[in-house]
Amino acid sequence: MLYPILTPSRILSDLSGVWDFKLDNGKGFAEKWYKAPLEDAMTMPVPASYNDLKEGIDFRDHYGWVFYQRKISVPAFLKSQRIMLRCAAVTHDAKVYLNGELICEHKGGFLPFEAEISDRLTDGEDNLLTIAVNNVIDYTTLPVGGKSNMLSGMTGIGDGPSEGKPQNNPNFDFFNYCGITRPVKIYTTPRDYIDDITVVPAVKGSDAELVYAVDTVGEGSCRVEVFDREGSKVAEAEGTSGVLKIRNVHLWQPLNAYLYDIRVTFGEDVYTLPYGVRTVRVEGTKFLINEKPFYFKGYGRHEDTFPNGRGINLPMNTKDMSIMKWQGANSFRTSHYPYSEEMMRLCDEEGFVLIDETTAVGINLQFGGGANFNGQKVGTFDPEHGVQTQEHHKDVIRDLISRDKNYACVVMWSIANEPDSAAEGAYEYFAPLYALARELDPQKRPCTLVSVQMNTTPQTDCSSRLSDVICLNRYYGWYFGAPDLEGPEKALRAELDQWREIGKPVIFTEYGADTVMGLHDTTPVMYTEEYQVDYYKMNNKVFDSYDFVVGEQVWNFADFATSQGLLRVQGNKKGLFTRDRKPKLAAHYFKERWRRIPDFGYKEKDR
Ligand code: BDP
Repeated sequence: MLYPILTPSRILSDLSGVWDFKLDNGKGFAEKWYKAPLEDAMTMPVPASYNDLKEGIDFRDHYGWVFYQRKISVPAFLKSQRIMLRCAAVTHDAKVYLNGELICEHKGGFLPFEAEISDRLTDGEDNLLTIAVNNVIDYTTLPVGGKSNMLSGMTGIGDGPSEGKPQNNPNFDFFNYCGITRPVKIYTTPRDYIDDITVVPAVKGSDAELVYAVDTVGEGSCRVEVFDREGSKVAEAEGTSGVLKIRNVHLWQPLNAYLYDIRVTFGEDVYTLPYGVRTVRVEGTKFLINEKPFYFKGYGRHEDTFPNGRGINLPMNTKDMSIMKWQGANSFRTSHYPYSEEMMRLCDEEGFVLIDETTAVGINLQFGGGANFNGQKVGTFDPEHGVQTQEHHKDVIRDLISRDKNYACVVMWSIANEPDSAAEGAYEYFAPLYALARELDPQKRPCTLVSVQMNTTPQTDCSSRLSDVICLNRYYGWYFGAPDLEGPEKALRAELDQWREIGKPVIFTEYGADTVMGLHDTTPVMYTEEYQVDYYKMNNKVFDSYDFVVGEQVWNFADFATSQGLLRVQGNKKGLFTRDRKPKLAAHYFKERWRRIPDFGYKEKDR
């Protein structure tokens, strides 16, 4: 799916702004709120999560539907064009109405969808656009949530059925922010148009061959041209598929990006795709980018800022990129959902390396002993009572790869975060998903799932068999063994000794300790900035002594909002930075460390 841009043949109109907004009181659909201007509406910015923008717990934790509304119009001179309405992300489910008619529905809060509106617009300024948004999570949604009416969140105590209002009970550790979180846009194309572009790179010596395919609708001849950064044409081809040959190719490198412009012309339609040429593959226990062994230094992150919630925050994206570069980080995982297209394009521009994750978090009914599910001991993949997410999971994989397949920054797909991957039925659940991702990805990037520290051994975890790279979330010295660091170090080494036998590269995709900014002590006790540094020194010392460990991604880049709970002091405090991006001691420690670790060949240097 193409990112909407302004081109010589396409108009782009961004509907960002202040819309009308109303929480559903249970009658919104019965009373057909989408048919007429909302009564007693409040104001609400789009894009943003709405939760933190008005006061009160009932607003913040509203359960169910909300309605967004505004009027739109399109210039009359565009009548001959194909007019599209595109939502980049509506969390989690959307029903879109134009002039009172349902024009599309979408399930899943982090990927784009669009509808043609050419024939549905009326003349004049008063086309009524309504987007109804649902934030309910359950056994069928990704992310997964509890179905109950409990008011417990993650406290793990005092749980019990309550007569309280229905409540989302996230089976994951980030606040269930919702709303229209990314831009809504109108764009046009000619009636005969470019629907999609796919480009696969191959590097041969100093040259590259780009195998391309253009999906088109209608009649026209197709031309594809490649321009370098100076604007010189370096390759061209005719037809909707073929090969573009670039001599003396300038490769896209981590932290040293280079993007060509691939301009496709089909009839009257023109679309330009920024494109980085690089290769990725796994060989033995090495992760090769451009055939050189890469070491991942960086983070698991969240799209989480105040007061935007998960709403797109372009200045913060740029700031984060700058801070990470200052530290010598080269990569992150889009934990725990696909990030905005603007962030993906920024990473392509800046040379950041990404593990691109689906929305599959919480596929694990064992968390807290099943705390989010009334303490029921239900098998996660129990056909009758377990999660019912596999079909939706396939759709998410399809849409994610369709959106992100051309980005050079994406070097691996993460199928899920911390699923119950050692449970009965896990292999049967995941094998078809890996197969689908491998079939759909034109670049055949490595695939992984991010493994939880709960009964997952190389023998039991289906990831050992399915993943190209083993990704471990491990909390030795925090959830496991804290405040002692010696015992946990032994346990971590013992675990790694087992993973060595699998013969695959290992990346630590999460490790961390909650740390409250400003808490200090001469004896490094838990939650102090000193403990966080000692925790990381112990873990890093172990990683450094295993040559098949090819990456360290700290949990988390910054403090972030979560559901309320006894372990969460106004959110998760494992950030190396506070939520407003002030460094804790550990941020400086990692700056020293990462600036010394090369992007390539780190584990090779002592051999
Ligand atoms: C892991 C999850 C992550 C949590 C983290 C934590 O993958 O989402 O925020 O633990 O507990 O289980 O901080």
